[in-house]
Amino acid sequence: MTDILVTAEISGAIGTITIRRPKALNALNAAVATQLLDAVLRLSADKSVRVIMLTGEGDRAFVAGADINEFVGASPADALTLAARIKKVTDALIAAPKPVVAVVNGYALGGGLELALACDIRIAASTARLGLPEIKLGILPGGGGTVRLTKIAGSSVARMMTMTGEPITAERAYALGLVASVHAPEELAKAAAALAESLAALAPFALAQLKSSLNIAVDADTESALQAEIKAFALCYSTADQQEGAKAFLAKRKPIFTGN
Ligand code: CO8
Repeated sequence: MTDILVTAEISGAIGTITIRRPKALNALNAAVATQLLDAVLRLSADKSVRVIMLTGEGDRAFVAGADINEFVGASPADALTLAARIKKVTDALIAAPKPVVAVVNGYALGGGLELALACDIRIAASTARLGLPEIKLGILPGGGGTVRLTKIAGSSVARMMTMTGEPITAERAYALGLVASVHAPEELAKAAAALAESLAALAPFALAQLKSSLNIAVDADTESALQAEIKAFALCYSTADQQEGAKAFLAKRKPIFTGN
């Protein structure tokens, strides 16, 4: 029987993916990557799930990187296979038509930070450490780290973090805009649940269009991104939730978004 290394639990409109290899600080081996991709695709396609939370089991690590055991004796072709496997996961996180929140409960290193960088929002425990230490292993980030860290935190921060390989504290990551909020470790789950609830209460079609526009804004030229945003904005007016949002505001009541 295959070991269960990744779980996907649904509670109401919230899907939670947990990477469960705590003895190896949730390091990403081939089996984890395969199960993670499956979980992301499943929750992504499930219309009842309005927000995805991604975290690691235990209080030590989110994910401490790719499994270094798989690097020993690996060839460039093997490395391409490893990187392609992780790219499928990060592509799926970005393409998921709903918010994905990384709940960084400890070390987020290498491929672990790269997973978090592919999420829409990152929140962290004050004890978390975030870094791209690949250079210390004689390699460099291969899961999108140089690209996404540069886009999220700027070239100077990306160069500092990837060239020194030194992890930074959650507070520093907050100051650099890498994480949205920092919480005492015992408060992290509560903060994550509150964020998930608030996101799950929003209109799902508008959120999907918003995420798509934000994704385009990262990659496209300004005019194309502006056109994409206008199209997405207009599309929302085909939904009942758009009417509900406006009517609820005017009636001074909380909107009830049904996803229609
Ligand atoms: N791979 C494999 N095993 C790991 C990893 C890892 N990345 N990280 C930790 N472990 C294991 C340790 O070997 C140890 O196992 P054991 O108990 O059997 O000896 C266990 O987890 C606990 O770890 P430590 O005893 O080392 O715990 P410490 O508290 O002393 O240290 C650290 C914690 C600082 C997090 C330390 O474990 C560490 O430095 N880990 C490695 C971090 C790292 O270099 N990550 C980057 C890996 S490279 C990468 O991610 C490239 C991504 C490329 C793209 C994607 C391709 C797949």
